[in-house]
This record gives sequence, structure tokens and C-alpha cells, in this order.
Amino acid sequence: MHPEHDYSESLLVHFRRIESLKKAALDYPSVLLDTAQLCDLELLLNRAFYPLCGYLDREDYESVIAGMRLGDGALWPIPVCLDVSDAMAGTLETGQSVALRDGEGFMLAVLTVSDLWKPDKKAEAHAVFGTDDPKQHPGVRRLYEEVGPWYIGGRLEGLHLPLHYDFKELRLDPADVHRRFSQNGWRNVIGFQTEKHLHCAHREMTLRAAREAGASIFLQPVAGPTHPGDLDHYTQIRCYKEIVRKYPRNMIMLGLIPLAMRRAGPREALWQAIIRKNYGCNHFMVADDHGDPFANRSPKERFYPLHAAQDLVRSFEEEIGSKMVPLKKMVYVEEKAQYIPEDEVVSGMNVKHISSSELKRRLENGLDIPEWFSYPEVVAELRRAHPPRSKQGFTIFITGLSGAGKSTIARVLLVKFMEICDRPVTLLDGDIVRTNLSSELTFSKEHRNLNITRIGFVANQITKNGGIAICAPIAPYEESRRHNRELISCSGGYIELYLSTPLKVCEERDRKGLYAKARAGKIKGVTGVDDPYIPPSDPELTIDTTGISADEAAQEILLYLEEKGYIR
Ligand code: PPS
Repeated sequence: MHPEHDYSESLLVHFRRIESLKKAALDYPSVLLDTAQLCDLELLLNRAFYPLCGYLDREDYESVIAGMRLGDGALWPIPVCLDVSDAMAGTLETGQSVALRDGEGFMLAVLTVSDLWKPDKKAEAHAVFGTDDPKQHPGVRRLYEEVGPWYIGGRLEGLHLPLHYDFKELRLDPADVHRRFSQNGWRNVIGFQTEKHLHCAHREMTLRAAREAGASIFLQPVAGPTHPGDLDHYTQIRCYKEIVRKYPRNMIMLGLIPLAMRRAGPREALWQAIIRKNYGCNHFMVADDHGDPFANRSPKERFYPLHAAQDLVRSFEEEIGSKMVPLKKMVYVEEKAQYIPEDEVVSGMNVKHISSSELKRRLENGLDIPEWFSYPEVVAELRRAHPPRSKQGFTIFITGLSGAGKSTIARVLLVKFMEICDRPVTLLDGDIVRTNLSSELTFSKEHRNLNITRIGFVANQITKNGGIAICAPIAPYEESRRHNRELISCSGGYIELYLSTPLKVCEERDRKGLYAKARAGKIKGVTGVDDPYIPPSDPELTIDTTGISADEAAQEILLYLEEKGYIR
């Protein structure tokens, strides 16, 4: 038979099988996967997690926990099980088929349940992370708080890989990567996983490692459980695309890995080295703090001992078939006008370095970033994503009692910003929101908090898109104010203004007659009268409007914004 005919026949059989599986799976119970679970599923289906062909069953799981090996002895340091809730587990039994779907309900795979059990999470945390204290390790906290209480093990049949719409050309599976390595004639390849922005020092460091190993470089950043609207993800990948252009020809290749990292230090590094071997890398670059949850902090704050990850990977080099390449930090020496390894610096050398917080400061203030540190194309991408404060969006969140002057000051600010006219401005006054966004809400604690987080959601969208949001609700509770601060500070500026005007003064003003009605017992639960107002614990600005006009208060705010660089 003609080989092509043979091939198309088997493809046809495959497609028919998928179609009949899809039909049958319509009757199976479904598990909707979160973003971290989708990452695991993709790497199971595309064989990056070889030798796994499904989620670990109980025996394999216990063996991995105890000794980093599957039941058959194969090296595998990280448990990969499907976690589900009590409610879901109650509907399942062994031998059953389950449809695995993404957040939109799109069916991706069918799992045949071989085991269903309640893991001892304390024991898992201790073995995998080295502690069972959630305060010490974010991975333990996630295991306790976000991972479901039941695990399912079982074989998988893939129907479709999880869908991605971003950077499709970089989403290479192990088969694609193997093919490209052989097309490039690459026999020795160093896998380099990173989450950081890369600059000149990283190019020098990887090139030096590649020369020493006689290898090429596969730069494989993590495109893990990120949100589709996460601006940083897009910037990061565009920066990687720029930096690979700065390498000599046929020296580096870029691909993304959808890995849900556990940050389990040495075990994590070993796991990543095995995964890279599955992609065809026979070297793997390991940092001295690889997989540490606090890798960005000072050496004293790291969780795992320095070099522990390198030592563990090195001890399994032969078994994995991959050499551990230690990541050597490089520093710029001014008089040599070049980078050298940090451990070759001798006293008297004029060494230059820009830390990530210093880089952030320079970006925020539009200051110079020298060419010895980074490439103009990379800096341009960073500047686009991190414009100086005068070009960023920001939210002014005014909180205080009714009658403290929130709406009037908000309106003065609106006019002033319109006069400056460099960013779109939106006013989210308490009354406007209550009429248009929260008309069904009462003044109970729960509803007030919901009202405030709704305002926060809208203000965040405005801020993220470079606008100015002025919010002026009472916002009597700290928890919803904190929620908004945490959300919005990631998108731009956040300025909380507490109008500390005393109740007595607000009550004397009583423009809406609210307090009179409350005192007469006509309405209940009025803030300040018979409902609490919890003052903010750490506002950027506090103004008591007793005896000052709205114009004067607004002027104070504008001066603050000017001083902090938000307006010019
Ligand atoms: S909250 O607590 O932030 O959700 O309140 P907010 O959305 O800002 O709404 C406050 C305005 O609603 C009027 N109002 C009341 N305020 C406080 N307590 C009770 N029970 C109440 N009932 C109605 C009041 O006039 C507030 O307007 P402002 O602009 O603050 O004076």
C-alpha cells in the first residue's frame, strides 16, 4: 500500500474515534478546569509531562510524595493530580468517564477515573515544599486554600488542546520543538526558563553558558495561568521577541510553555529539567535560587538554601540525560565597557548595576535607561507598558460621611482635569452609581461593600486604559476599600482621599435632610448616626473640610498629584 494512503487512513480512524468520544462525552459529568489546571492538562496532552499519560493515581502520588518517583520507579518530583470539590467528588466513582472542559465549557479531554481520594495535604506540603506552614510558603497557602480537597487520578484521552489566541506562533509543543531543533541542526540545547524581563546582562550570561557547553539556547518563558487582560504578559513576550533578535544567527529559539509553576524550589527545578528534556533540551539552566517563591527578594528572605536546586538537578543529570548549567550572574564593568561574571569582579573595578526596583523608578519617572543596561527596543516596549505617572491612568477614591463634601470636591476636580485635558475623566459619584449601577442595592453592610467593589471594577477599567476615575461614595468599610486599592494599584495610580470632616459639621450642613430624617427616626441605618463608618487606616491624603471651600480642598489634592508626578 502507498505510505501516504496508509497515513491518511490512520488519521481518518483517529478523527472518527475523536468524534465518537465527543458524542459519548456529552452524557459524562463535567469538570470545568481553572487556568492552572488547564496548564497541567495541556502539558499532559502534548507529552511535555512524559512519562505521565494522565493524572497520577493514588499509588503513584504517594510514591512521588515519598521519594520523587512514580510507582514504576521513573523519576517524577511533583504531584500532578486533578483536584475537585467535595460536591464534585460526591458525584464520581472509579471507572467512570469525566469530560474535562475549559472555563467556557469547551470540551478538551475525557478522563477515566482510576482513583478518587482525599489527600493528606499537610504531608504533601511538607514533602513537596519543605514546610506545611501556609504563612511561610505561597505554594502551601495555594494548596490549602485553592486546591480542591479531593484528587482524581486516571488516563486521559485528548480531544483538543486548550485554546490560545495570543502569540500562537510561539506556542510550540515538544514535537514542534524537536522538529525545529533538527531542522536547525542543533544537537546540544540549553533550556532556559524565565519569568523575568531580560536585558543585556542576560544575553551575555546565556551566550557565555552556551559557548561553554557548545550548545544553542531554547528560551522558553512561562506563559502560565495569566489573565487574558494581563498587560504585563503581552509586554513581556514582546520584549522576549526583541531580545532574541540581539543574538547571533541560529543561536537561540523562543517558545512559550504553559506551565503552572509550584515554586517548590529544588523539586521544581528537577521537574522543569525533566520537562525540558521532553522538549529536546539536553542541558537546563538553573539559578542558585531556582523555583524559590521569594526569588526576587534579598538572599536572606529566600525560602530554600542557595544552590539547593542546582545541587539536586546535578545529582540526577545522568538519569535525566540533561546537564545542569548554573546560571552565572553578570555585571557591567565600566572601564572594560563589558559584562563579566559577578564572581570574577576584583576590588577596584567600577561595577554598574540597575536593580529591578530602580528600573521601575526610572520608568515611572521617564528617566534615562542606559544602553549598557538594556536594548532600545526592549526599553521602548517597557516604556509603552509603564508610562511615566504623568501619562498613567489613576483613580481618586474619596471616602467620608454624607455631607463631608465628597461630591462637590469631586465635581471641582472633574472640571480641573477637563481643563488640563490630557486624559479622559469619569466621575463615579455615590448618587450616580446608586442610580445607574447599583439601583437594586440597599444600605446593608453586604450591599455597601458590593456597591464599592462595583465602583472599583469600573474605576479599574478606566485606570487600566489610561483615564482618570474620580469616585465619591461613603465607602464606610475597610475591606472593600482595601479590595479596590489592591485591584487598581496594579493598573495605575491609586489615591485614597479621606474627608475627615466630623459628623457634627456634616449634620449642620445636611443639604439632603438625611440626618434630620435619621434623627426623627424616619430612616434607619444612616452612616454616622446608627451605622458605622470605619476611617481608612492609611489614606494618601486626609482633609477636614470644616471651614475650607471645595476649591481649597481640590487645590490641596492637585498639589499632591503634581508632587507625585501624576499631573504636570
Ligand atoms: S455606600 O455606603 O458607599 O454604599 O453609600 P453611597 O453609595 O455613597 O450612598 C450614599 C448616599 O445615599 C444616601 N443615603 C444614605 N447614606 C448613608 N446611609 C443611609 N442609610 C442612606 N440612605 C440614603 C445619602 O444621601 C448618600 O449621599 P451622599 O452623597 O454621601 O451625601
